Parts: sequence; C-alpha cells; structure tokens
Amino acid sequence: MKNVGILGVPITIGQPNKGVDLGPDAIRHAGLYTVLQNLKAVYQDYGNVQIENKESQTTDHVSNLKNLDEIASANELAANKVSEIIEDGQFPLILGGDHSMAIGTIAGVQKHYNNLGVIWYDAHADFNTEETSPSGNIHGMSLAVNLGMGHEKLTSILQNNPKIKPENVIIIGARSIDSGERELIKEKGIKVYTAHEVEQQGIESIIKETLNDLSTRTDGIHLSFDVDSLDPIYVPGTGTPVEGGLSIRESHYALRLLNESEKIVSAEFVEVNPLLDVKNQTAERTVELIGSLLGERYI
Ligand code: EXY
Ligand code: MN
Ligand code: MN
Ligand code: MN
Repeated sequence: MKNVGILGVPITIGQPNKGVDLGPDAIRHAGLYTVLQNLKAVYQDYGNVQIENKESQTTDHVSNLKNLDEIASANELAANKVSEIIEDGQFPLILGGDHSMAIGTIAGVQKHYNNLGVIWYDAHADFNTEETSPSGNIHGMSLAVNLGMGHEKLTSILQNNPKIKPENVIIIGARSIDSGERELIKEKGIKVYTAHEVEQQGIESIIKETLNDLSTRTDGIHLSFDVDSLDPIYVPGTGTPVEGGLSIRESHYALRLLNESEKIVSAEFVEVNPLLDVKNQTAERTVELIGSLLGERYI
C-alpha cells in the first residue's frame, strides 16, 4: 500500500456550471478517509489549493479561452503542490474540480518522470484548442495542452513543454468528440477506445492492451479519471453528462486491474459537481472507485 497524499483542486472556471469547486470536499465527506483507513493506508491530506475562481473581467475578445489567466495561475499553484506531494514520497490523489486542473496535475507529476504515460478515462477527449473549441471552456482542452497544443500561458506551466508524447496517451470511454478534436486526434495518432470499443472488446482486454502498450514506453502512468466517463444514471452530479457511458462494474474492474499492474504513479478524479448531484451519490461512487484503484477488494 502506497503512502497517499490527498490534494483538492477546487477549480470551476474551466467550465460554466457552478458547484464543481465543491467536489473535493464532497469526496472527502463521502467517506474517503474511511476507505483509506480500511486499506490501512498511511495518508496525509494537503487540503485544497487556494483558488479564487474569479471569472475573467476582461472579456478577451481575441481568444476563445475563458478565464485563461485565472486558470493558468490556479494550475501553476496546483502543479507545485502536486510536485511537493511526490517529493514527500507520497502517491498523489488529486480531487476536482473541473478537468482544466489536469494541466497542473500532469505538470506537477511529469516533472518527476522521463516519459509519463496518461490514461484519460472520460466521455470526452478534452483535445480542443482555442481554434477548434465550440465553447471556449478550457476543461475541454486540457489533454491537448499537455501535448503542447494551446496557449503558451497553459503549455508553459513548470516548463517541460510538451509534457506528454502523443504515443503515451490512451483515451478510454470517449463518446462525445467534436469535429475539430477528431482531426487533431487523427493528426497526432492518439489511441482512443470509444464507448463502442468498450462494449465490443470488453474493459479487461482494453485495460490489458493499454498497460502493455504504455508499459513499454513510459516510466509511470497517470490516471485522469473524469467521472462523466460513467453512465449518467450512476453519476448525476457532473456538468457534461453523456448517455451510453461506462458501467460502475466495469470501471471498478478497470481500476482493480490498474492497481494490480502497479504502474499507476498518480491519479485525479475530476468533474464531481455536488450541486448537480442526488444525495452526494456521485461523490460516494467516486470514493468507492478510488478504493478499487488503491487496492480495495470485494473479498
Ligand atoms: N468538447 C466540448 C467542449 O470542448 O466544450 C465539451 C467538453 C467537456 C469536457 C469535460 C471535462 O470532460
Ligand atoms: Mn513537504
Ligand atoms: Mn474531461
Ligand atoms: Mn468529460
């Protein structure tokens, strides 16, 4: 069992719904510490990154990037904190907050690896740039930013631009990809297992293929788990739900396989929005899934 360093990144300005900044504390209140105690894990809670979530006053007509400066500074803070957790010898367990936080999380983790791999478990690809984005919401751009595609204020966090190589990223669960993203994904040759492939091939085969593929080229794998990867019937508390999502059962199994591989060096669980939720069930499901990733078993 690893030593676990918990950090909340209550960022909400990467997308328009109020409430996702309450995600980290909702996850804590949903029994996170009990799961860690049951696992006999040694853990330290580093609290929440102090983020203002101030909407940009400057309506920046030039760029299709909402709250760029505020998101850049929030992710700089998050990146340094995540890096500190690793320097303290802990496994970074990062709680969100909207998916723009992956800019800071991956920057902070990547500093400690030569070839970091990323599993992007998400209904979306988050592979837009300001040219292709239909919304200007930076939570839909964070994977692209980590591959060096995007505004310099975002790609340059902690230097090391690009953070991640295209061959070291695998997206699982995608079922809502914009036309511009599709072009960029093809251009970069990003491996995507859509929700159809999960249905067709099965999650076990996909996770095993993913681990075999990434293990040959990377010295650690970061898991970026967007709860909207799951079917909305299980997780009503998220801002961009998409029908036809992954099941709780296959996701628990996926996370168990990742745990058994011992290749996952950091993880973030993002887009939990308690204001959209039903009795905190999305945070509760997230805590259970974190348990599977950290080694909890049914028997
Ligand atoms: N592709 C759409 C956009 O870029 O605006 C929706 C993105 C949703 C992103 C969520 C975090 O996964
Ligand atoms: Mn320290
Ligand atoms: Mn996402
Ligand atoms: Mn998503």
